[in-house]
Amino acid sequence: MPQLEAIQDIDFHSETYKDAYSRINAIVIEGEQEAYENYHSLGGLLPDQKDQLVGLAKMESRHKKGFEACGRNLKVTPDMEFARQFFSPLHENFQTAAAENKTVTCLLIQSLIIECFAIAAYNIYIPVADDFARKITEGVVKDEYLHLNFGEEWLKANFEASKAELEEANRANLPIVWKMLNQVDVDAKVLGMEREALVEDFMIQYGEALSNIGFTTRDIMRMSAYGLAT
Ligand code: Y39
Ligand code: FE
Ligand code: FE
Repeated sequence: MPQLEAIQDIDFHSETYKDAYSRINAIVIEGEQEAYENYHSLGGLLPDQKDQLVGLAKMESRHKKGFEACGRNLKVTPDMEFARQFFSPLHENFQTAAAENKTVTCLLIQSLIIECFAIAAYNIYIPVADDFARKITEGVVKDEYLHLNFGEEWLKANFEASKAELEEANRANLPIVWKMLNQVDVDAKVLGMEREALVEDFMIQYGEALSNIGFTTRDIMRMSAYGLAT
């Protein structure tokens, strides 16, 4: 099995591995920090669900601490400046939407796109992670499904009123995800994560989410590949 061979080949202490890890680990730490802030912002936009959203935010700050420990365990210093730049386009779009009270756009960015990206990345990472990081990531990914589910449930309950804004937000934000993936595919590969596997897992999660919310198969095909080829 090529996958098993790949696992045996990974030297978690090589300079090459640690260099790639300094960026991927930073992305994950920054992503968890921004997710914490985003769920607090969403709590302001959805006061009826504020307690639940504060609960999701708490999970994100726990995730951040877990991934910081993963970096320390490998004696890697995360490149936080790289990570902030990596997230800045999505970060800005979320901030703008929040300032305009565009709850639907905020939910699409954080609870659908970013959560699906996280779920895909963590699922693909788990089989190739070091033992310490694997245990942490297995715990984290369970929570990410709850976060995705929060967005799905809200958008499903408000589907007709949200549909047009979801389409627009998808068009504006999904191409950014593909660009983000292009920026890290070489580093991800060093960690044993194949770009095709990441794309495939993301498309499955995101397509399922759109389906659960109420989109037709035809809509999903059109929406989920948007910006992939550019
Ligand atoms: O909801 C969350 O916890 C998500 C913020 C965390 C983001 C994870 C971003 C993962 C991208 C890693 C790319 C590796 C190839
Ligand atoms: Fe998280
Ligand atoms: Fe999350």
